[in-house]
This record gives sequence, structure tokens and C-alpha cells, in this order.
Amino acid sequence: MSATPVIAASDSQTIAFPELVTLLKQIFLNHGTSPDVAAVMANNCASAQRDGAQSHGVFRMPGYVSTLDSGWVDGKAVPIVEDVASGFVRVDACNGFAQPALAAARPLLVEKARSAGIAVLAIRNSHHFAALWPDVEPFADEGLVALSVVNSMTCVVPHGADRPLFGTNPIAFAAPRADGPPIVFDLATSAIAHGDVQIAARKGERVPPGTGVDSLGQPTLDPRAILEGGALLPFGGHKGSALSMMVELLAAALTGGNFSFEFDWSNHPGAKTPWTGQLLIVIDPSKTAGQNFAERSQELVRQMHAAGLRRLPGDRRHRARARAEEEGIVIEVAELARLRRLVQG
Ligand code: NDP
Ligand code: PYC
Repeated sequence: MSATPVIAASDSQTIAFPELVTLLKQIFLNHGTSPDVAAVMANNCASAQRDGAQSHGVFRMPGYVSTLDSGWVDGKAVPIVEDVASGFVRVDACNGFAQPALAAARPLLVEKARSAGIAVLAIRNSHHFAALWPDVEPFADEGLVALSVVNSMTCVVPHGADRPLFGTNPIAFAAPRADGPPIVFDLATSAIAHGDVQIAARKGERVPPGTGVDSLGQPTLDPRAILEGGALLPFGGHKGSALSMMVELLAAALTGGNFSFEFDWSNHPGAKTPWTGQLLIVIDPSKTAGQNFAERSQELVRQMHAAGLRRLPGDRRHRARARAEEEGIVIEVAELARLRRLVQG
């Protein structure tokens, strides 16, 4: 694949993955991160763009930049990893991004999961502004099962409540399977992600019924009304609301991080990254009694397909990844120009 961008359509072009990583890394570095943090964050964001995860790809770069420029997050933070129990690792991200904290703790977490059969990683004092699947999928690539939750910022009205309290609080899960990429899902517990509301507003599109309410608490299809004084709703009514509550408990209360409603960024204009916590649970399925887990998960997939299912969660992303690996990552010309301007500071 050529590293030189080529014109793909009048308003978009393609860029090779390594070239996009280099560009994003330069942006992070020029806005005050350490080289290690820049490498982790650039790789994360470029991976989302490559996989067609539009709401958490390069769309997020202006938010990262304004956050770093505001002094809200420490781009040079060095996470402190603590080995607290046979199956428990704790990390203080020291007001840095969550992904470098995960990277720092990962070797110990995997070692513990493999020896004890299960291990927990509790990250606190951290900022997560990204898709969650990049945090779990690599564990499944190594034959492990992983589950992660992260809380965000108050913008979701709990089912039956009158005002927003929860974050959009995603849950991501990854499991290996015998004949294919890992089974992965990654979903916000709000009806749609906040990023997708922003994208709809930018495009002048409506959001689906049940997505959110306006500033008076009335149902609305207008994304601007949700963003400007309104709020999102949980997916699936009381069920999504219960899962969102669970995410607050696991990602914040259990880790020592902030609940989605507990931080105040008003003194940092431009700050966009939620200052919360994240939990990961990693399981070694080789401990399963008598059965090969990857074969069992393959059997489940086989039966789902036999039942008529055409699309597994993760299929769209993996197809987008394969296409990007063949043809390069499609990116709008204007978006690429915006990124190049961000490099300048
Ligand atoms: P979607 O609703 O688009 O997708 C959720 C999951 O369902 C994905 O795994 C997706 O797979 C799968 N899926 C979607 N449509 C179908 C279908 N028709 N059949 C089968 N599977 C399907 O994502 P969300 O809007 O809920 O979340 C978007 C992103 O926002 C996530 O990556 C999430 O981590 C991120 N986010 C991050 C937050 C943070 O605090 N850092 C907060 C909230 C959200 P596929 O990917 O293959 O389409
Ligand atoms: O899209 O809901 C979202 C989100 C919140 C924090 C990062 N992404």
C-alpha cells in the first residue's frame, strides 16, 4: 500500500494507516504530550478511523487538542501501577489518558489473568474519550476474554428520572473464536453515543425517536436540542438505565474514579475529556472445564448464522479494516486539512 495519499473521490482521499498515525502523533506531541502518550493515543485514534468508527476517529482530534490546550488533562502523566492482590491491579492514571494507563498495566494484568484465571484492572484519575473496543480486542487476539466499562460525563437521564445524571457509559466485550476474528461488541448504554449526536448536528440530520429530550424534557429528534440544554436517554428504557448505573458503579465507585457527575471542568474552557475511571476484567478461558472455549464460541457463531443472522457485532468494523488495509483509510479532504492545521498548534 502506498504511503502517499491518493484521491478517492472529489471530497475524500485515502491515507495509509502508518501515515495517519504519524500525523496524529505529531498533533499530540505539539499539544504537550510525551512521546509515549502520543504513540498510544495516535494509534488508538487512527485504529478507530481505520475501522470506520466515525464518532471516535479523527473527529475527536479537535477535542483532544482543546482539552490538552486547556490544561485539563496531563499529557505527560506517568501512570502508577499497583499490584494489590492476586487478581487485582490498580492504576492511578495521574490525570492522564486512560489508554497509556492500560498499556502500563497490561503485562501484569495478563500475567495475573493467566495464573489466577481471572484478573481485574481498576484505572482511576483517568480520561477516556475514545472507542472502547481497542481496549478489549487485543486480549481476545491473545486467546483471553475481556470486558471493560468506562463512565463519561453527565448527559443521560436515568430511566424514570427528571434530569441527566449518568454518562453515555459504554460496555465492550471481546472473546476469541476458532475460525475468525474475535467476537467483539462495544456499545454506549445511551440510545446513541454523544459523538453520534454531534455528527448528526453537524450534518443537519435528525436523530431516531427515543434518542433524547430537549431542555424542557420533551422528546426531540433535533440533535442540537439534545446538545444545547437537553439530554440523551438510555437505550432500552429501564434495562439500559440499569446497565448505565452498573457502569457508574464499576468504572467509578470500584476504581476510585469520579462518577460522571462529579467533575467540574468549567475552569478549563475547551476541556472535553471526561475525568473518570475504567474497569477491565480479563479471563483466561483455558481454565474452562474440559472444553475449548474458542471452539465453543465458534459453534455459537455457526448456530447464529444458521438461524439467519447476517451481521455479528464487529463484522462491519472488521470489514472496514480489511478494506482500509487494501485501499487505505478514506478521509474527507477537509478533515485532513483540519488535521494538518492542528499540527501547527
Ligand atoms: P453502535 O450502536 O453503532 O454499535 C454498538 C455495537 O453493536 C457495535 O459492536 C456494533 O458493531 C454492533 N452493531 C451495530 N449495529 C448492528 C447490527 N445491525 N447488527 C449487529 N451488530 C450491530 O455504537 P454506539 O453508538 O453504542 O457506540 C459508539 C462508540 O462510542 C463505541 O465505540 C463506544 O465505545 C464509544 N463511546 C465511548 C464513550 C467513552 O466514554 N469513551 C462513551 C460512549 C460511547 P460494529 O462496530 O461492527 O458496527
Ligand atoms: O460519544 O458518548 C460519547 C463519548 C463520551 C466520551 C467519549 N465519547
